[in-house]
Amino acid sequence: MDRDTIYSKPITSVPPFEFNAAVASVFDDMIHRSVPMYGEIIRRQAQLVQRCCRPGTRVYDLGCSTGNLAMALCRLMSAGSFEMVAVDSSQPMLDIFQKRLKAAGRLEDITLMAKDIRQVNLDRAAVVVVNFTLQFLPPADRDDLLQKIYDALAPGGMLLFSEKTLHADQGLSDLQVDFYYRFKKENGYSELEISQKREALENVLVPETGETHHNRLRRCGYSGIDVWLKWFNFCSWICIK
Ligand code: GEK
Repeated sequence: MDRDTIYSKPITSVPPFEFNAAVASVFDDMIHRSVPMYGEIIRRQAQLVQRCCRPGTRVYDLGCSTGNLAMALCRLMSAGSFEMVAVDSSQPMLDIFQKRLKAAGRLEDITLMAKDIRQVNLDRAAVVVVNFTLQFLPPADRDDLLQKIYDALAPGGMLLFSEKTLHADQGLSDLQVDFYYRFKKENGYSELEISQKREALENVLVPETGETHHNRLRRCGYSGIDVWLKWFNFCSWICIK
């Protein structure tokens, strides 16, 4: 996997962050070094999918990037035993995903879709996964997408959802951000890389509080909502319809 050095040199005017070919080529390294407990999230979600999906139903991964969840699922489940639709608006991400599936001989199990997740029709959904993707949508579009997912899920179906969050209390918010940057430094990112990436993500990644997410999930109608993993300002939920 190529090392993420995108923000390692000074950039005169940092452009807004994009999921372009340069980012896609280092994505795996970037996400493992930028999202606390990423490996654990993917591993457990694949196990949850395995537990919940039934013949004739589908798993959707909305904002699938280069397919880490799908690859974890392929390792757990035999060829032909599940159906997944993986959606991303970044073609460079999907190109890498497709190469990985081909190398693993698992092209048949997963349908890749180059599309905006707001435009996708969900059908026969047993599990929908939205990991660190809602945060890139305009806040005004978030209710509709989450409601569409709920409406599409079969009774007993599951939404697996993860986001970077914001704390309403300024002191706790500062503490969370401080520990997050500490985490990034421990993973080899320099002060310059951290500050240029932060600038690039300004108004591109728009986090919300845990309460805002929780209230939205409740309004959708889920009967069970649980935060199963939390690390300072990173949060993963399981929601059962
Ligand atoms: C993982 N879930 O490895 N429509 C479709 N895709 C989108 C949209 C949109 N409107 N907006 C952003 N994306 C993955 C990680 S990364 C998170 C998800 C991150 C896509 C975008 O192209 C990118 O691949 C992904 O959402 C977000 O668990 O990089 O912080």
